Amino acid sequence: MRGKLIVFEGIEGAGKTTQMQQTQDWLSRKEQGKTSPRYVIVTREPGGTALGTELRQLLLAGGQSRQLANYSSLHDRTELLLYAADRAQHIEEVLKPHLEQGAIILCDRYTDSTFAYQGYGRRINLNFIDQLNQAATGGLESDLTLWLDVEVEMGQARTRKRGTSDRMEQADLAFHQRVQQGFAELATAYPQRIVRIDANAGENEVQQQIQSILLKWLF
Ligand code: T5A
Repeated sequence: MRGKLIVFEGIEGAGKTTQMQQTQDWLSRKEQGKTSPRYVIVTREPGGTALGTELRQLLLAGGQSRQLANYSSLHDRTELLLYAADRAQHIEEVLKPHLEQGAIILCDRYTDSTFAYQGYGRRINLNFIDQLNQAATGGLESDLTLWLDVEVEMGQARTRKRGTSDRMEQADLAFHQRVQQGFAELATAYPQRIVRIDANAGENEVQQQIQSILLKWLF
């Protein structure tokens, strides 16, 4: 039996991590009541494998990082290829084996992040990104993508409270607005796969929206 790949997407501070944990708890409880319960795992890109954890460090460390200080700068195409390398490894090591065992996988970011950040944000050619995504995934698409749509300023206000910011978060406001525009255009282009969640609402309300979609979609 094949499992399900459910991806959470959105800009920084959309609440993906928060919502994925709550969704995992809720889904696990629902599955426990069934005769053949599926197990639910949470994973992420970049960083869902041991190699990915190293790549994540390279991709997200700010300018103060000792490792990055050894490089002049990360070129946009290098950045793109590192995200693709992380994804290829993640699929072989984590996604495919768990899908084959019938798991429900909740994944923090996937191919749409590459379109939104490297395509719309960095302005790398979208056809090239599509080809690279195909090569990295071998055609494995999400079964459902939940786009947590939050206003850019609100997302940034939430992450600012952490007091630290990673290399991507340090990009300027116009970059983050292009990324947001990218997610909006993807949701319009693929309505059968991408469902919009109003993530400006409070945590509980956002979780209710997610549960109501998954109840219809999974059960
Ligand atoms: N990237 C990734 C690419 O450029 N290309 C790619 O192909 C891929 C895969 C990954 C970075 O890599 C980039 C995108 C990213 O820049 P990340 O850590 O996975 O980095 O992603 P971030 O979005 O940076 O993670 P964040 O932690 O910033 O955002 P989340 O997970 O969406 O938000 P969360 O849940 O941690 O919440 C942030 C804060 O807001 C509060 C939480 O308590 C927390 O303090 N909060 C709320 N407050 C009020 N109301 C709500 N509804 C709230 N929900 C959460």
